Amino acid sequence: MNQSLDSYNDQFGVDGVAQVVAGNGDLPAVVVRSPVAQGTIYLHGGQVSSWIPASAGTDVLFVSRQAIWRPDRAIRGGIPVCFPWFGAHPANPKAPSHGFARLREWRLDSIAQRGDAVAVTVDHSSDATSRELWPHDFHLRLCVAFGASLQVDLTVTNRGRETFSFEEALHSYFAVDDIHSTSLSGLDGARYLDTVGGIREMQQQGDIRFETETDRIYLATGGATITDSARGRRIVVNKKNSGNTVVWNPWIAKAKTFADLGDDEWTQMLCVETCNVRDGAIVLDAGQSHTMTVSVAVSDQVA
Ligand code: TA6
Repeated sequence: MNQSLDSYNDQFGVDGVAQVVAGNGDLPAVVVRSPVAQGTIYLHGGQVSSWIPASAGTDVLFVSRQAIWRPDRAIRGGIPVCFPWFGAHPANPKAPSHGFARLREWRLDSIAQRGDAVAVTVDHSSDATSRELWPHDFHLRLCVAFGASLQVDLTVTNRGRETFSFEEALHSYFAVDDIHSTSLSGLDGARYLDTVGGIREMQQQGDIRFETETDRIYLATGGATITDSARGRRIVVNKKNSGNTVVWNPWIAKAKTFADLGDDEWTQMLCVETCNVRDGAIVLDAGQSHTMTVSVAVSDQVA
């Protein structure tokens, strides 16, 4: 922990609204409690782990009960920030999956009221360790507004002298009551790369339903809506400056391969990830910035 809890709260705490606490694994976390929403973001990875709008009463995000809360491990659930590559590193098999941003301690920059929401901003910059894995200078800023809706803005700035390209994902884990009676709409007609058992290019027909391991990169997409029929809830995922959507559920066999995921928990989660990956990677000139945004709202399922 870079700073004591007391000094964090002296500097950033908002009485009755937002406090920095020692969260799971003693990792520092900002906990928001306002009349419209509750939420939590860990400085470890700049990772949102919870959002409970008052209208919903239950968490919209899924976190595994077997998640490992350690500075050297990624948290299984919430909204991991994948940067500067997605999935396996293209050339270095020893490099961490989904990049290193989710394994680093981010700096708390501010906590502020923004309309009905409480906005928490954290940031992270390149250093000697990150340059060993990725030889570029960058600055990441993540602004999370916990309100009746949830908005997350990820801004990447190129602080170097050369152009660089990067992949990024807000790898959101949404909580569902039962994946068997959950569907995803909004991607009808979109082409996608099915990455289960090799890469195949396909085209989506109608809504997505889940009957087996699903791991797909949708190309050129807009927003999408999760219909969780078992809970009678819809989760509407909108976005800006994101060309791709990754849809993931590990199903039975793959779920067993993760030490930090309960064998039966695959039924209660669905990842709908806001991304710029593969051909959608962002090319950023020196001094330039790019902001990708996801905004999430929940509503009761209308019969
Ligand atoms: O986003 C889908 C995916 O890339 C899957 O292939 C699966 O590996 C998942 O991410 C989780 O990756 P992680 O590195 O967090 O275990």
